[in-house]
Amino acid sequence: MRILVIADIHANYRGLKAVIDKFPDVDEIWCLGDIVEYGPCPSECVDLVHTHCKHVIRGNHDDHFAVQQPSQTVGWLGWFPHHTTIETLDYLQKLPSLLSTEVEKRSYCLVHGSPKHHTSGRLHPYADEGDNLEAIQGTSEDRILSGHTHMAMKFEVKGKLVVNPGTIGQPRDGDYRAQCMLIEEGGFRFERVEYCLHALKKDYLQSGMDQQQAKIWFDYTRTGIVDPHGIQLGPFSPR
Ligand SMILES: [Mn+2]
Repeated sequence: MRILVIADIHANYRGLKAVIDKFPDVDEIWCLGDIVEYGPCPSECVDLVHTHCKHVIRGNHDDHFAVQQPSQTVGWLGWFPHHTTIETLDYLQKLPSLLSTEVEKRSYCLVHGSPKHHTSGRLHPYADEGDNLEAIQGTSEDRILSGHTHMAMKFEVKGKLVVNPGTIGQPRDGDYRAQCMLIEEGGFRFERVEYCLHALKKDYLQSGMDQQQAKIWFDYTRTGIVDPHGIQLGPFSPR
């Protein structure tokens, strides 16, 4: 059994498509949320996720996006193209914020943030152990898969494995390439996948987004550094 795990796509269709195309022979794809916002192609990403993923979890940005009014431009956080349909919003709104599944006798908790705060919590190896313990309290699964930090990581909290596939569309460690993770025979393999930055730039500039915003957000993706966050290196970041 091979499972591809993805998270934090952030409306980057080029990154998402490249990752899905690179691993055509996986048995299942699981998505841990934040499909939309920041990037130029939210609807296209929702369609691709809807078509390909067996399990999909709602992230904080999906929450935020789904309750906006069509045609609304949301400055910093996201862009709401005119072609976003009511079906797209409906799909995002109805996604679960946490789910439990079992594969090959191992149980997995899928969540965007943490089991305590589903969409906005943070599980992080550099966080205070007490905070991490509190965030996973009551979880019965062997393994917790979460996103939100945009950093690929694998660490233990009181014997429980916490694993994050990193981000497809909005890296913060200085490397533009899309991050993802494979579960193969119970083990974890982290990958980075190249895609066409020229095509992404075109997506931004032709999306209808304010041109200044489009350039800023394209540069954030190209450099892998989002200004307000600075560089954030995780355990699997290139050094
Ligand atoms: Mn995110």
